[in-house]
Amino acid sequence: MKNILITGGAGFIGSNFIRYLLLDERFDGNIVNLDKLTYAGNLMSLRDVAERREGKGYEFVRGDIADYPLVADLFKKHRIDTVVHFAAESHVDRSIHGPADFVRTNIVGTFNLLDAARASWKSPEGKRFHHISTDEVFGSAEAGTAFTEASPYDPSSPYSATKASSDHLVRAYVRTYGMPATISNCSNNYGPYQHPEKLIPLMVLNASEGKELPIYGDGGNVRDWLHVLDHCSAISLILKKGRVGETYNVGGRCEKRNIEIVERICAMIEQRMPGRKCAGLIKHVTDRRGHDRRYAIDSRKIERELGWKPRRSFDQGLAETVDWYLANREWVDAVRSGEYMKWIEKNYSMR
Ligand code: NAD
Ligand code: TDX
Repeated sequence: MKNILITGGAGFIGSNFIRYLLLDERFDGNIVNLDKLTYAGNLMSLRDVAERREGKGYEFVRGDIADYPLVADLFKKHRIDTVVHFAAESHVDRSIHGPADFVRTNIVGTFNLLDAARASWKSPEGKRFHHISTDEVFGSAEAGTAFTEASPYDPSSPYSATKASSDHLVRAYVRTYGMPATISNCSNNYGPYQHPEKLIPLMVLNASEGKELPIYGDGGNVRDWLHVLDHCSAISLILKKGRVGETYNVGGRCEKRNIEIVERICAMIEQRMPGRKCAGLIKHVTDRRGHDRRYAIDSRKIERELGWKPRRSFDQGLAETVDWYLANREWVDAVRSGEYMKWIEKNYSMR
C-alpha cells in the first residue's frame, strides 16, 4: 500500500478514511484523492488535512471516475498500486427521482476503474483494488435473519441495483482477469461530515433549527448503525489482511428503528438547547417507494478472520455526532449553500 488512489475522498466516508490514514503515524504511503465534487463532495471536509499535507503525500484531483483517459493517466503518473473505491451516487431518494447518474457513476465508473487497473497492473503482485459497497444490495432482511456474505442479492432501489451491479463487475474481474480485489458490504454509517440529506444529520439540524422532522411511513424501518471510523478501521484491515477475491460484511450489531433514532436526537437537542421542544416537530410523511423494511448485517467473518471489532458504542457515537453538527455550522452552511459550489467552480476546474 504505497500509492493509493482513493475515489470519492471528498464525500462522507472517503474524507473520514483519508483523515484516518493520514493521522496514523505508521502510514507512509501517498494518496491521490479523485473526486468529481458533485453536490455530495465537499473539500471543506478535508481542509485541515489539505493544509498540512497537500503536496506532501496527499494530492487532490477534481475529475470523474467515468472518464477513462483521466483515470488511466492517474494510474500511470502516480504508479497506483492500491485503489480504495468510495465514489458513488449514494442517496436512495435521489436515485428514485433520477437514476441515470447512478448508472453512470456507480456502474460505468466502477467498470472504468477496474479496466484501468487491469490495463495498468501487469501482475497482481503488491496490488489491491478494494470496492466499498453496501448492505442494501441484499434487499430487506426478514425478522430474525441477518445478511451473510452468501446472502442472495435482491436490491430494491435504483441506488442498490447499481451498487449490486458494481459488486458483480468486481467479482467478474477477479474470476476472469485475476484482479486482486476485495469487497466490503457495510451497513448504515453515521458520524461527522455526512451530507445533511441523510437521516441523522438531517434530523439533528432540523431539530436544532425548529424545523419539521419528516419520518417516512410509520418510522418502523430498521437500520443497522455503525460509526464511520469503525467502518474505516474495517477497510484498513481488509487492505492489510483481507484475502483476494473475498467479500466482507461490516455492521454495527446495532439495529434501531428510525423513529427511535429521531426520538433520541430530539431528547439530545432538548438537553443541549434549553427551551427547544422537538416532539411536536415529528411528522410522518409519505413512505419512500420500495422502502426496505430492515437491514441487519452478520459481521462474524471479518471479526473471525481479521479480528475486526467496532469500538464505539452507539450512545457515545450518536452524542458526539450531535455535538459535532451543532459545533460545525460553518461546514453545514457551506454544504447547504450555492456559494460553496460557485467557489468550487472558480478554484477547481475539472480535469
Ligand atoms: P457521499 O455521497 O457522501 O460521497 C460520495 C463522493 O463521491 C462525493 O464526494 C462525490 O463528489 C463523489 N463522486 C460522485 N460521483 C463521482 C464521479 N463520477 N467521479 C468521482 N467522484 C464522484 O457517499 P458516502 O456516504 O461517503 O458513501 C461512500 C461509499 O460508501 C459509496 O460507495 C456508498 O455506496 C458506500 N456506502 C455508504 C454507506 C453510508 O451509510 N453512507 C453505507 C455503506 C456503503
Ligand atoms: O427524511 C428522511 N426520513 C426518513 O424517514 C430520510 C432522509 C430518511 N428516512 C429513513 C429512510 C431510511 O429507512 O431513514 C432511514 C435512513 O435513510 P438514509 O439516511 O437516506 O439512508 P439509507 O436509505 O438507509 O441508505 C444509507 O445507508 C446505506 C446510505 O445513504 C447509503 O449510501 C448506504 O448504502
